[in-house]
Amino acid sequence: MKKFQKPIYVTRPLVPDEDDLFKSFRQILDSEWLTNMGDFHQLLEKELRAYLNVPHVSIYNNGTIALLIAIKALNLPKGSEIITTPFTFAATPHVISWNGMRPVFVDIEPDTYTISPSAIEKAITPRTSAILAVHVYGFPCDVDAIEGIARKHDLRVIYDGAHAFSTEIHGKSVCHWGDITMLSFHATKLFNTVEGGALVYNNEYLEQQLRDLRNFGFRSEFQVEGVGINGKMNEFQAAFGLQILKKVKEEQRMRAEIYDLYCNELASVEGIKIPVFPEGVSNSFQYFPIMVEGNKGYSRDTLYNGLRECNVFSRKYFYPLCSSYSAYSDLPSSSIDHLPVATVVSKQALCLPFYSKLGLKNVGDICHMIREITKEN
Ligand code: T4K
Repeated sequence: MKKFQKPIYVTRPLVPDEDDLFKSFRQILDSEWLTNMGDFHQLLEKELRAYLNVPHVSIYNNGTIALLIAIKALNLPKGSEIITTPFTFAATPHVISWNGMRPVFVDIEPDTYTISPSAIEKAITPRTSAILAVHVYGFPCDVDAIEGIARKHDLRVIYDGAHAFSTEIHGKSVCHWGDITMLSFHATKLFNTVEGGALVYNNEYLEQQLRDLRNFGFRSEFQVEGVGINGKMNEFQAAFGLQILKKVKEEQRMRAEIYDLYCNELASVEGIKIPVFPEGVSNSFQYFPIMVEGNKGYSRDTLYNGLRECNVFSRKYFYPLCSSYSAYSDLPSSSIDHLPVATVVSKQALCLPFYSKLGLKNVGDICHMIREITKEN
């Protein structure tokens, strides 16, 4: 079978035009202001507010620190329980534990891979303080149902929107829902600042709290409020992000072509299901996930390994489930019986290479390889 000469990865980052980037780096060097909420930092927050059309955005040195700070800012009772999904990246449960709270895992929905509202409701106890839900692959959680549950039980809602930078529900950014939404700006994300992240929130009262937590608690030279951390994004990353922001729409347009080609080419491959964004929800263009159902004589791992032999490095996002990590496997909520859908989905999910520079020709070749591998087995 044909093999790519060079490795094809699951994604490649958007990078700025060199001249534009070096011009802003020169400006930073001349100013001798390298970090601590300088001009580029302020400008990126402003541009993101406009881009997402949301009232409040604060930026951080990575998405995990942003999420850590989001939980801290809500002043939840120490030792309380936060209901979350096991079908996510390690950062999601880890920030709960780092805040001295206990993650309670519940199952996911079979079509959107997001946390199941009915499972949330069943897991609520007097110790529950919040829900940390993840917009997996940019598929929005059932935000209305979650809002209803949170109101009924007086719980806070934090969304991990690491994959959902461009997800909209009926034309409105998904960040409008919940108390706080985290966005990741890691190099592997549609919009990136090399490393970075943001919190989007709708409530004015969080503004000061988040500002304090991001900068050690310093409110002024001699006043420290609360137990803050260093969560600041530096000027070089903010300048990088400002250049990338200009390119996101075009990247989305090109990813849309790749998306359509994958859908057309793979539609006839038996045993592969392509998840569909619900009516009224825009594609996040973050990943191209497929589900390998395992009922046609080959498994997800057959395909993963077969592609590797062709120099194509797809990724099993998310396998294994976070509930199986050694830090969490002893929790009662980690039992496999309690997470049947997530257990199956984590054995079926595969993210195929998805970024504009991949090009349509390579997508065609990858689909040909997939047809060959699935036929052989
Ligand atoms: N919540 C969720 C749901 C998340 O998915 C993530 C991060 C977070 C929270 C935390 O946000 P951050 O703190 O990261 O902002 C990658 C990313 O490192 C991670 O950000 C991301 N999720 C996760 C899903 O994917 P790995 O371990 O798969 O990364 P790595 O190094 O294997 O990169 C994947 C591929 O990307 C490589 O095979 C090649 C390509 N790549 C990667 C880098 C770093 C490049 O082409 N250039 C690069 O610079 O975690």
